[in-house]
Amino acid sequence: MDILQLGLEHTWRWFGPNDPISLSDIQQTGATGIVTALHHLPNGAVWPVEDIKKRKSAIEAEGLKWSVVESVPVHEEIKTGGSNRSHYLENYKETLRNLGACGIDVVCYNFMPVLDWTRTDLAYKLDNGSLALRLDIRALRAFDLFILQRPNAKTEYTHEEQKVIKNYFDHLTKDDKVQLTKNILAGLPGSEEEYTVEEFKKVIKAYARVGHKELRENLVYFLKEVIPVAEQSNVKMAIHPDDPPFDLFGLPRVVSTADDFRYLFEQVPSRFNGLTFCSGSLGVREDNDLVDIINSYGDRIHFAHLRSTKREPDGSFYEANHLLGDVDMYEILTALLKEQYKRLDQTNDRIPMRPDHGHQLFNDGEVITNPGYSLMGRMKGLAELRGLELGILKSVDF
Ligand code: DNO
Repeated sequence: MDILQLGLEHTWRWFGPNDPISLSDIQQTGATGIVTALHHLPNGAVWPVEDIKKRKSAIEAEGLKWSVVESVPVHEEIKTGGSNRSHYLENYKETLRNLGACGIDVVCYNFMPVLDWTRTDLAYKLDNGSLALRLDIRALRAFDLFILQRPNAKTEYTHEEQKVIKNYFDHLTKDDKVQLTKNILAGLPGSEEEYTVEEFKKVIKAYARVGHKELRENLVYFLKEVIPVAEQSNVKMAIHPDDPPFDLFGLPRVVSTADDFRYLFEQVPSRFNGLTFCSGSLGVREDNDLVDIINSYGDRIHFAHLRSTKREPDGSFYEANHLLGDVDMYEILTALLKEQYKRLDQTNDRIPMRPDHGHQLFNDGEVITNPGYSLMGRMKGLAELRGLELGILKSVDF
């Protein structure tokens, strides 16, 4: 028997028929599972059974399996507790029933207000010449203070910080500013929404009365409504942590730490209320003990995103090689495999993992892929993770 069969399920994010990386390319990477979503449907719409079936058959025709939906986006009305919340909740439940009826049993989603994951630099050159994604804290703040001109921003940064930010901003060219705005607002893959600065100013107004407490309440409200349906439909819900795991532009974030998870799991104890363990997102905070999170909530991990980040002294970070950076991938994979072994005895499910984001290597830049979703870079990540996993499986006695 192939010993990797005892390990995690190896998956790959595919953006659907328009993705320049085809299903047959993916077959060659070593992945057997596909992570995808019906990106052509607007946020908040019900996913019809026919559309789900069509996508599923296309995947299966290539000998692959649709392992995870990433994501069924949560409509802003649900996050803000707006007057149309119940309409969007009913749609969400219907989508879960439809996915369940088609045998798709893991859904990844997030509860980040307005923006999904955020970076300021999509082509940060590493020492070996490859390109990585980076979040420069000065760029983020310069956008906030001088481009967005958010009224409260000034009160949130110290005098010293404002000097550093101003100096940074003064050195940007006109093109740099356009690029920065695009990087933040034009939506990295997964966010499904794009905004102009003016539109963004409007949508963030909806959060004037939604702070941490209210956002948490709205998330718990969502879970209380949706988890019973997920359970009946046999669909495990896997919330993705905030990326980055701190507030942005005055918008609250409430899924950033182990305490945040604890609260959500106490409020809605069902195992169907689970998480996407994203080592790169959680690893940006030094106070997150990643192995402890796996040991504490292992049975709720329905999906794993594996990548590493390197923190910089001022709070900036960049995406490091999958096995380097601040994330101890050996410890993380060992902990995940320990959980996997328990499951093989009990439920037989395999935890799907995917190499999250990759650097741009070789001719990756010639094919227009979504930022972070290069072919070579992700394939390198997956190959390294598979090698490490094999080594652990052969040497650790679980
Ligand atoms: C980025 C992704 C996120 C993720 C969503 C999940 O590469 O990890 O966009 O898909 O946050 O809902």
